[in-house]
This record gives sequence, structure tokens and C-alpha cells, in this order.
Amino acid sequence: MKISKARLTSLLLLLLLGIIPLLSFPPMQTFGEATTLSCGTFAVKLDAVPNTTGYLGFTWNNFVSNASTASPNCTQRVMQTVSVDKNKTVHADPGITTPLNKTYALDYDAYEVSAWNETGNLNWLTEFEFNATLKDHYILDESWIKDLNVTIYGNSTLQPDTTDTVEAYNFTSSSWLAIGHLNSTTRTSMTNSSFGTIADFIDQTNNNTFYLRILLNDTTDTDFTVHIDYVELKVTYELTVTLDNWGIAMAIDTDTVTRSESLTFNAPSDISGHNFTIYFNTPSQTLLTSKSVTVNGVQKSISAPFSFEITNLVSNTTLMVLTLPIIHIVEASGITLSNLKYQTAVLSFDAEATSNKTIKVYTTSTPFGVYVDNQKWVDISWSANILTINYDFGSTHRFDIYRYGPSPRRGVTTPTAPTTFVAPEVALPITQALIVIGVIGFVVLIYVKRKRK
Ligand SMILES: [Ca+2]
Repeated sequence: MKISKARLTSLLLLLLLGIIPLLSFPPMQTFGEATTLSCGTFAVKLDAVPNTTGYLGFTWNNFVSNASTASPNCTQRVMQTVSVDKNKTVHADPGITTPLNKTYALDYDAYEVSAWNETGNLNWLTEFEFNATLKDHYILDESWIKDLNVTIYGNSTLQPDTTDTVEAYNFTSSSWLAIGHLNSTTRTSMTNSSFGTIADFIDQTNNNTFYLRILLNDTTDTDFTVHIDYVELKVTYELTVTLDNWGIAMAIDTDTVTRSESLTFNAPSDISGHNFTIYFNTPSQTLLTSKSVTVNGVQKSISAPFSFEITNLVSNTTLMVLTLPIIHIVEASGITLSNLKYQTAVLSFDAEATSNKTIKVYTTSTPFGVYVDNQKWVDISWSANILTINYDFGSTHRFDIYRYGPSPRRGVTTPTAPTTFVAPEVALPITQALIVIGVIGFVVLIYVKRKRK
């Protein structure tokens, strides 16, 4: 059978038309696939602690660690100023008439203890104790405490000739440690923050109580009265909120992805009445086209750039829904990003950092190419929808991540080559196309020759 030249050309064209799209289309994508990597980190800030007996003040110090999917703990450092909540007299005249809360304000209005005369000799003594029950101030574990500072303002109506010490009890060595002196007839102060191992001074078996003793002894047979105007403990401690059950689902549209990140914020057991501000930090902040947060099903208002309040955080279910470009940065630790944009399937940004850093990008397929300062960059890997780029920074660099090759193609709203772009290497698809065309041509040639025989 003879085959006409026209039919042969048509056959060849049809074959080519069928093969070229296979060569240039991006690989098939898995839609709606979950990822285990959040696109950001959470920081939790305690707004205040409930006011209980002896509470004087609260200061928020700093974030210690933020929560990521790899390390889901938010730790912060805070300080409470508290006073004493219990008193006990060992050696003193009975019938103290001043209430303990006189020690809660520095105002020359003092808690007073009158000396007791030891029967049959010249000794006059005051020995009394104060307790600060830290568990009542929600400091639930002695290991949380990182710094302790004690300040006392007071005086005695006489300067005792033997003893005028303020002491703190060491529960490990079962002994009193002298931490200061009240050796003045006018109001003076002592302060101490040198406790070595602070936990030694906290009675964990007794509600994390801190014990103070004030001991004055005079041997000149003279009565005196001790005035304690103010007692203050500054307790600096770390509080950790854990993020559990962090589940991330992705709903993928043509050019956007909607992330649903659900998680549970858990305050330590027995922490209640604490209000927190939750901060979410994502390197893709400027690419967010929508964001919403619900806590226990209640919609929260989000303050710029991205924070919301949780009142009385004990344990809750939080759902965060974010819409982002289908390709977006999920991790850029230690890198300052600017000029972030996603246009025609290209994610571009300027990145500034020092030394070797890693950028992680969510993308459903291996990208066509990563370009740094218009040069193809190959220290990349792609796995489970995450593209990892390693780069040794020294200054600011321009990154362009091409989802597809920069040429128009059927069925996809796709990029055209940007004007500032140095044409990427497309050698491989062209070579493949040439080989296929060559093979087809060869087959057709043999077919024609056989038919002619
Ligand atoms: Ca006072």
C-alpha cells in the first residue's frame, strides 16, 4: 500500500501535537493533600495573672521560645511581685494588733512586733516568720522559678547589740540563711537576690512556700518594737503553653491554597483565670489574602499584623484558616524577607541574612527552577510538598522560584518570560523533543521505505 506525502505529513504533525504537551506540562499534582509543616510560629503572651492575697504586681518580660510544628511549646518569662500571706510569732509579745497587709505598701504604715523579755535575764527578743505561698500566685512548680529577689523595708526602735538579721529557710539543708539586716532606728531596707539554687528555698511539698524569719536580740534589758513597712518578693518565672494536636489540611485551587490549621493550646494544669494574647508569625504575612481564627467555635478578631486574645486559656480548640498563593514560604528562620510577591506562577522575594540559612517553601511539585540573583540555584531539594533551599548569605539576594517553565502553554494561565529574567536552561525538554522527533522521523522513514518496496 502506498502512503501519500500529505497523509504522512498529517500523521507526523498529529504525533508531534500529542507528544509536545506531554513534554512541557508540569507533573500531575496531588490536590487536597495534608502537610505536616505549618506556615508559621506561635508566641503566647500572658496579659495578667489573677489578683490574690499578697499580689502586688505583674510584669511580662520576654518570649523564651515560640511554638513551631517541630517544637510545639510557647515559653515566656514573666515576673510577679508578691508579699507575704502568713505570719507566725515565735518570740514576741502576744497580741500583735497590726494586720499583715501593712507589709503590702511602702508607706511608713508598718506591721509591728514588740520584743519579749526572756524570763530571768536581760534578753529582749523578737523572732517572727513570714510565708509567701507561691502556689497561690499560680507559680505551680519550683522549677519554673528563674530569679528571686527579696526586699524588706523596716526598722527597730533600738539598734540591738546582738542580732538584727533577716533570714530565708533552705529546705534542702534544713537551715536558715542570713540574707540581710535591719540595723537602724529609722526606716532602712535590705535586698537579696543571691539564693544559689532557688528551688532549695521553696517548699514544693507545701504549696511552694517561701519562708522568711526576722530575728532581733538585745541583751541590755531594753524593750523595743520592730516595724516592717514593706515586704516584696520579685519572682521571675517561666510559663509554658503547649500546642497539641496540630493538624494541617490544604484545599488547593488553581492558584491559591487554603490552609486549615487546627490545634489545642494547653496551659499547665491548675493554671486558670489567665488571659493570653496569641501571636502568629508567618514569613508569608504579606501574601495572606484572607485569615480567620476561631477558638472553641467562636470567631476571634485579629489585630494587625496577626494576633488574637484568649480569655482564661485552660485548654481549647483553635482553628486558623489562611488563604495563600499555591506556592508560599513556610520557614525562613533568621532571614529578613522583603518585596515578597507571587505573580504568574513565580514566587519572588528579597532575602537578607548572614551565614548559611534554609528557606522552606510549600509547593505541590518540584519547581521548574530556583534562581538567586538571576542565576540558577541547585542546592535545593523537594519532598512531601516542601521545597528546601539552602543558601550561604552575605547580603541581600533576590530569589525567584518558578513553578513552571517561563513559556505559555495550553490550559494553564501561565507565566511569560519576565523582562529582567535571564533565560533559564531549557536544554533538557528541547533535547527530549528533538530525540522524540528524530525517532518518529526514523520510524516513518522505515515505514515509507517498506511500503515503497
Ligand atoms: Ca506599710
